[in-house]
Amino acid sequence: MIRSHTLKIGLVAATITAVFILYSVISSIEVNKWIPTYPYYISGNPLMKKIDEPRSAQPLHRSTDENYERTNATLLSLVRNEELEDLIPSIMEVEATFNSRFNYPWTFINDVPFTDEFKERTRQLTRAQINYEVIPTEQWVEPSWIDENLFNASSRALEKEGVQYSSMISYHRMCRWNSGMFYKHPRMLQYRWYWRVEPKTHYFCNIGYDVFRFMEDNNKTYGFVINLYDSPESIKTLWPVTMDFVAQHPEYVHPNSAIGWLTDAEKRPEHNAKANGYSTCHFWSNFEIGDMNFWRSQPYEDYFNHLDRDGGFFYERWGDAPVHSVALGLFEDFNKIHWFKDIGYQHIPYFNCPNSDHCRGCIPGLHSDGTGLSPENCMSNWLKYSQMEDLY
Ligand SMILES: Nc1nc2c(ncn2[C@@H]2O[C@H](COP(=O)(O)OP(=O)(O)O)[C@@H](O)[C@H]2O)c(=O)[nH]1
Ligand SMILES: [Mg+2]
Repeated sequence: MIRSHTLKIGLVAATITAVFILYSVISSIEVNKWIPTYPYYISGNPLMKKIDEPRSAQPLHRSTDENYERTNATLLSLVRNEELEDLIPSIMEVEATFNSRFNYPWTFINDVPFTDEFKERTRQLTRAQINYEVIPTEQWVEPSWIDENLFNASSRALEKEGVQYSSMISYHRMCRWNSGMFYKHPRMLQYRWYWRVEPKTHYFCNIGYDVFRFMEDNNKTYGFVINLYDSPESIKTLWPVTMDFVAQHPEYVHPNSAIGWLTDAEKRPEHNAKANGYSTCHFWSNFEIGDMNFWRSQPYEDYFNHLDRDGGFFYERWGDAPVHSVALGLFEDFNKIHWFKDIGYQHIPYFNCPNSDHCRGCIPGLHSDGTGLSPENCMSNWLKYSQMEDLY
């Protein structure tokens, strides 16, 4: 009797312990925390169209093709040592969905040397060659004509207007470097194509074809995934300063430019007014697949120097996304700009989630993480004005 009672108590205790262990294990599993659990569908959302891979003038190149050859490209990440833990999952996902098949080299760039830990841990993640690079100081720090007192005063004023990162000099440097310096780095000079990868970004879809060769074969200059409105307070004079430049160089404006997209005032007139004539629509540049020959061209070199002389990278907080977008929208044929609809992507708080069998863990059509930010989506403007050929 006593023994059966002890047995019962033992059984109950064992069950409680087992339930507790099971609960601890389940609750410690990382269940894609960035994915909301509700459906999010917008009527007329172009992402809801079922797609596969893009149509290409030439056949898409696959690593399994006989005589497959890479083109001249690198995966590029400007990153700090302290961001290693946030970068690792992004590298793993790019490798899993794309690069383990194609083995494009990675180039990690930093304003200070990478630590041994950074190098050792990133080396474990890929079979591809890796370049670890430091930025030459003169390509990183503010140019000689930038006045420190004026920077401090301007950043305090911008801060009052709610401009994010306005008093962080490193953020201004980073935006300027991404605008007009990254493709001039001695290591980058050896490449033509780049794919920019940031820490904390996620990749949801298998890409079975070589995206760089797709760009090359189809005569594309720039590929993006997300199109957004910007904070007009950060770029108040970017458009007027750009118009001064265009007045000096009207010959640089492409006859097939996306100027309607850049100047739209219908959808968010208050943005256009605050940015003095610019819609603020831009390609979100934390993802870019691009041809550095465009950034190295005379029109862009002259444009960047004009902006740099003006000082708006420091006295305002011009981002590399609007700078790249304005240049592409004015000086490039819009047909050379490609929406990589098939690349499932997230950088908090936005997504590009295609309706495709190649994707996992991304809700088709999803644009934002549900924090009420979808009015920031500018894709409908891009589609309206660019009349870009739908390759899907
Ligand atoms: N090495 C280095 N990288 C930076 C610095 N500031 C930003 N970055 C990188 O530049 C990219 C953009 O910065 P991030 O903080 O993600 O800006 P956000 O996406 O606009 O919030 C990321 O890849 C960062 O790792 C810096 O001072 N040094
Ligand atoms: Mg970022």
